[in-house]
This record gives sequence, C-alpha cells and structure tokens, in this order.
Amino acid sequence: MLNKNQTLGEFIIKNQTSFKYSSGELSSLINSIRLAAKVVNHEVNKAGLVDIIGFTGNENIQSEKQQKLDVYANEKFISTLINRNIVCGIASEEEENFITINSSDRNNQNKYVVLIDPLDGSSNIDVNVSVGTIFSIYRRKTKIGTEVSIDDFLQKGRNQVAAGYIIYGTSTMLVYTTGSGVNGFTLNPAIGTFYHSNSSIKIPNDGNIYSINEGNYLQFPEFVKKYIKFCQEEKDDRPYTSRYIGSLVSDFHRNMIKGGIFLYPQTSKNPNGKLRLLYECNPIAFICEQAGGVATNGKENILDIIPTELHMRMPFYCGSKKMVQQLKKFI
Ligand code: P6P
Repeated sequence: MLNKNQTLGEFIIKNQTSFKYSSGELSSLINSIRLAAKVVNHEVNKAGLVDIIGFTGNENIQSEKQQKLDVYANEKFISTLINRNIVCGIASEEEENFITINSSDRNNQNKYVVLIDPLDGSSNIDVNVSVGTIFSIYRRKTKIGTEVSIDDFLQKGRNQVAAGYIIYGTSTMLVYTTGSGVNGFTLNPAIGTFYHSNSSIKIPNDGNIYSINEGNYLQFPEFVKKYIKFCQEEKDDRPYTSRYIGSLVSDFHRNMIKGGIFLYPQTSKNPNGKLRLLYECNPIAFICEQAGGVATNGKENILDIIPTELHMRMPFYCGSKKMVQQLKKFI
C-alpha cells in the first residue's frame, strides 16, 4: 500500500526486518546513498549557474572526456560511503581500480561492496537533459576482516543484494530494490526529503516504445535490424514509437513506467556493446527483473553472466517481457 507521506528513511526502517540479511548495515548503506544523491542533485540542478559544467580536460579510464559533474559526483558518493564506514570496497566507472576501505583491518566487519556509475549520461549535462546515478550492492565473497579482492566485485548480477538508480530529471527520484520488488521515492527539494511516490513498480508486460540509437543502424547485428523494421511496420499494434534520450537511466525509467524495450547492441566502435556490465547492465537488469521485465545480452540473461573484468562492456536489451521475447525471435 502506497503511503505518499512515508519518507525513504521510514520505508527503509519499516522494511529492514523483511530483508533476509537485515543487520541494519544495508539500511545505513541505502541511507548514505540517499544523502549523496541529495548533494549531487543540488549541484546537477544548478550546474548551469556555476563553473561546474564543461570538461575537466582529463579523461577517465574509459578514455571518455570527464565532465566536472562526473568528477564531483564520483567524489561525493565515494566520500559519503567511506565516511559512513559501511562498505569494505567501492568500484566506480570513474576509477581504474576498485577502492578498498581498511578492509584488512581485522576489526572491519563491513560486508558489502558497492559498484557505481556516479553520473550516467554525462554527455547530456551541458544540454540540460536528465542524467542519473546507478548503484549495485553485493555481499563480499572473501572473509570479513581480510583484504578485499577483485573477486568481491566480479560477481554475477544474480548475487546482488540491492541495486538502484537516481534520476536527476524534471524531478529527482531514487528507485531501488533489495530483491522484494521495486519502489520509487521522489525528492521534495523544498525540504530535502525523499517521499514514497511509486510502490511495487511493475513494468507493463508489453509496450510500444523502442529505445535505440538508430544512428548506428548500419553497424547493428542482423537480428537487431530485423527487429527495428518489425517495430516500424504498419500492422495491428505497430508502428511503435521511437524514444531515445541517450541517458540509460532516463530511457529505462520511462520504459519501466510505460512499457518498452531498450537496446544497446554491439557496434563496430563497441564490439562488446557500450554499456558496462557491472555498474550499468546488472543493476538495471536486477531492477527490470524485479519489476517483471527481462534483460539479456542476446544470448543469456544478463544476471547470469560471470564477469571477467571490472569495466567490461556487454550488449544490452531490456524491458517489457513480451517485447524482449519478440526481439529474441529474430536471433
Ligand atoms: P550513445 C551515456 O553515456 C551512456 O553510457 C548511457 O547512459 C546511454 O544509454 C548510452 O551511453 C548512450 O550512448 O552511443 O547512444 O550516445
């Protein structure tokens, strides 16, 4: 039952006992993400007014031009997580290697690692289009009190204990799951509080929106070209509508609410796809599946893929179950 007067903090406390690992740590971890989200939101919303837009002149490890807000968001989320001393390791799109947080200290009982895309869709920052933060949380695999290792991060998406995103759009929303459904919280900027605005979000089983960067059409695999033509045919429930923002969180969020499919296939520029498995595909796939949708790389369920590298990329197709099933018929 949706109680729009319920704050995110109250929701976390109320649902903590239902979470099988309920030790309070995950709750305070989600709370620290909530705090960082407010801080980043404040900067995103005034980016046009201060000298924080534009390029830093540096490149991140993806050799993508790093925008100042990327760096700011990365620093904010990492420092908040470290200051709260809740996690034993962090991996970020903006950091070449994972960060360990005094995990070799035998007194460090922290058992979670976080993987994060601190500001996804950053190419949209300068043109005032919505961007987002994506996070993924796992329990460490290595023994508590020992050094965190890469194995703690290279876990398949099925192992996630929680995942979510913040969308800095016409309103700022935090959407997340701990494996018992998907809930959305909208920020009231006047008082800096997230309120429960969407309860147990379910993605429509079918839809008529397809989201893909058709500029890459000539480079797509044949099955994707056939599917796009299927979407454009005039027949029964088609042509579908094409909607593409170029910000994964925004494109996915719209499709989850209205029904639709998001596609980022492999291209000649990105032969393994552009999106990163660990901190873009897996968290979005976990949320999608929890909302009743499907996420695949064209061959297998995204959540079953065993990662081999921290920043590995993956072709990504996710959304309404019937639309993904229709796509698969062309493979
Ligand atoms: P393209 C943003 O840079 C991002 O990582 C995702 O948020 C988005 O879905 C995709 O890349 C857009 O890529 O090649 O269409 O600009």
